[in-house]
Amino acid sequence: MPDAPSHSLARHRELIETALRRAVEFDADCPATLAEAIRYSLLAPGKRLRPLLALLAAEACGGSAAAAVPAAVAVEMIHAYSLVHDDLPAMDDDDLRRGRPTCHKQFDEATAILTGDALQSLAFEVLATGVAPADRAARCCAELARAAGPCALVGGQADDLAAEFRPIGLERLQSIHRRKTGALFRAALRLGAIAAGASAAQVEALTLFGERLGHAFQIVDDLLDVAGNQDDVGKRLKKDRGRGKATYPELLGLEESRRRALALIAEGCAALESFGPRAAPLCELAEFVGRRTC
Ligand code: GRG
Repeated sequence: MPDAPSHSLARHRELIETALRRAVEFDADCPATLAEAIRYSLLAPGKRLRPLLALLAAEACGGSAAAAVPAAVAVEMIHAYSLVHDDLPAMDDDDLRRGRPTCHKQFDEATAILTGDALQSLAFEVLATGVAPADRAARCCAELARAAGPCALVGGQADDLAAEFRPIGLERLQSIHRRKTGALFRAALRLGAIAAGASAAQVEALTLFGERLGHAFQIVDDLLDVAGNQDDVGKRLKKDRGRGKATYPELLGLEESRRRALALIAEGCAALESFGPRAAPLCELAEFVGRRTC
């Protein structure tokens, strides 16, 4: 990632990469090709924004990053599954992801479907076995299930597909992205906080931050689709227009879209004021999201 605040987050990234690699070591009952496809998709060079948010949320609440590692891994697994399935011919039909051939291009469609299925169940196994005590683990499982479910990620994706070549307004666009993109950002922060034993007030503040950040992230994603560099972004660009999809730049214009993204990030960071300097890395990461080029 060229312009991420990586200097201060190197330790967090290392924790995440090590835990991701360990989480996909399988015994001989997992077919070799499936294991390879799961590793190919999960360990591909993504920005790891959601797992970083989980770790930083735990630290902002006064806990340790280590306590939130299972949450970080689980959220990245759900994210990776959603990308693998989104790239399938029946959905967004893409051949490039994270700078590499998509899972179904590298392997085949059946393997890509099964890779997504496996990543989903692995996510809940990691939470159930990795978060302690057991009531926190149960809460984390429920949170992630809701965020990945029919009223959030899956529902947002369904409505997004239904909106192709159909004009929709800003409110509908926001509702789709709140579920399709925002729900996992929100969940990453909530899971990190819950795993670290945060207070209800801390979880609420991080929820507001996550909602604003998720919204800003999607606006920037739309801006990159119009004006980004494909080599930096690692996926095909200018696809939204080709599929007749509404986007923020189309509805608001480029300048207003940029202004909104930055305003949302400022609002999100303001919600974390009561955390003091412990929330600084979260705001630094949010500011990266606002100016990202990949
Ligand atoms: C298949 C249920 C299901 C949902 C798919 C993730 C998704 C929903 C669609 C992907 C298409 C898309 C552009 C979504 C919005 C933004 C997004 C999630 C971009 C990818 O996230 P990054 O940029 O990816 O954090 P990396 O690769 O860095 O992890």
